[in-house]
Amino acid sequence: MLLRALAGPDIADAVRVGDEVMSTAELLDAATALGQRLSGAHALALHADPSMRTVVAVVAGLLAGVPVVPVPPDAGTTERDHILRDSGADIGIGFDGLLAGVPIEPTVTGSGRLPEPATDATALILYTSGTTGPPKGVLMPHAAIAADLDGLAEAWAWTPEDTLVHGLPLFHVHGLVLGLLGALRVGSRLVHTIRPRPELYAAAGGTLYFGVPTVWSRVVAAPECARALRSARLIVSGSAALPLSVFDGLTELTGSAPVERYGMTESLITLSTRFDGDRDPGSVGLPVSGIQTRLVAETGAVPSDGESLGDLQVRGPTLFDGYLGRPKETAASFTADGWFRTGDVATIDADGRHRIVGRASVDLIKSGGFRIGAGEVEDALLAHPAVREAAVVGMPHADLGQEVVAYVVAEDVGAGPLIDFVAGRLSAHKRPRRIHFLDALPRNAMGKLRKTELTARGE
Ligand code: MCA
Ligand code: AMP
Repeated sequence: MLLRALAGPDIADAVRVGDEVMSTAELLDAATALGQRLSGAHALALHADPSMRTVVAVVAGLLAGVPVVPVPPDAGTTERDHILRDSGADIGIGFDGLLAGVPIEPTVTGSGRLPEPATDATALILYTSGTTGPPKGVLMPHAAIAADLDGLAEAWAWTPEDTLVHGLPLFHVHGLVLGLLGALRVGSRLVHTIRPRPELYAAAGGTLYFGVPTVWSRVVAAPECARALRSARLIVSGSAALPLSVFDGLTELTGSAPVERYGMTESLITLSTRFDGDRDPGSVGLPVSGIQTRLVAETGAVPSDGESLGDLQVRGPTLFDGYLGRPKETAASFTADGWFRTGDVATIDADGRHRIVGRASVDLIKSGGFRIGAGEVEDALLAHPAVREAAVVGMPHADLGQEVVAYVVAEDVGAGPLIDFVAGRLSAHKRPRRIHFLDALPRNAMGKLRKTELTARGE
């Protein structure tokens, strides 16, 4: 059983989301009652806002063996319609009049238990950006999630004694898989703060905290809040590179160094520094239990000397089952001998510790811990009638890691309306924060866009 804590001792405040609280037994009953009504559905689309309704619905889908498709609550029309269509979801929760909505009442009492889904059944279909085109649906089986959570529990000494605190979105691996399903597998209490704000983290009194680097940067910038985390046992950062200054600030203000870990939607979390191991700044540590890694370069294998760069490839029990309906892209993401190509460039030292140095492609941007495909944002800009050409890049940004910046060739349109146009079609975090208007985009003799020329402008 993936969420085995649901079969364990009843904890009165097992899950708290903002002001809403449910015990283990209440959650199991409500999710079982809903799950019985979901049985036989192809896939469940969920308006995944940070609420107890989302918690109950995710658990219901998992108990019923119905793949859950979390839809970002701020997804604009293009992104949301794509996810709903592409996933083949035939039932939805939280969408006004969009799909056959199932009304849900979290305190309904269930009768009888649902049969256990197969471990190779799809648990989640997670939509994530590639370098081009619309987001792809990552098929994540129950067994992969269970393997990853068990590996992380071991690496972080995560136990039922912990109280996990975070306020991350419930539609990506970090907040949903680690942050919700992790607590429900390990049996720790969960406090979800709705938003990952420093003052909410400080007030929550947890032992284990999750955040993306932008969150930790904001915590360090609010020293009183950071000091309140001194009572925490472990602070974990992931989803993007943690800047050295933030690592140092957290270490000084909270009294212990954060644990940094690395992963992808397709592979779940594959590398982490350990609770009982070295926590060097910039290191994402060792493979999680069951995971193997290797570095590959055009010249062949790369030595583990802590300096030589290579493309990081991983394999193990936490990998996805493929991109929904995209066999060619699935095949292209694996090597002939079955390793997953992460697209990240890394080093490995003699002790097996990994550093993520960057991404092989400039077209995958990480902003605030969100993965954003340049092509998807360019397509949204090009859908505006005034835009003739568009190029999107990620520029270094102190708070967000990278910020989405667009260069466009357009007639008679200002930056503000264009930004709003994109935000109306895609999730708000995919909108360009800045737009530069050019007479022409830089291209080589073959007409190919030269993005490095744009990033080199540094604006
Ligand atoms: C502003 N807003 C707009 C516009 N301008 N909305 C529409 N149109 C506009 N033109 C609104 C936004 O909707 C939002 O509203 C508010 O303004 C603030 O937006 P924004 O500036 O984007 O947010 P932020 O405060 O800068 O967000 C920082 C953040 C966020 C909270 C750290 O980036 C975040 O939650 N990041 C977590 C990402 C994550 O979980 N990644 C994990 C991926 P409102 O306030 O109402 O919402 S999984 C992964 O990476 C792997 C597996 C791993 O390793 O973990
Ligand atoms: P996503 O699929 O949204 O989870 O994004 C995965 C990508 O996030 C990876 O391919 C990395 O580029 C990046 N990432 C995740 N964790 C880290 C980390 N600790 N350090 C650097 N990059 C990271």
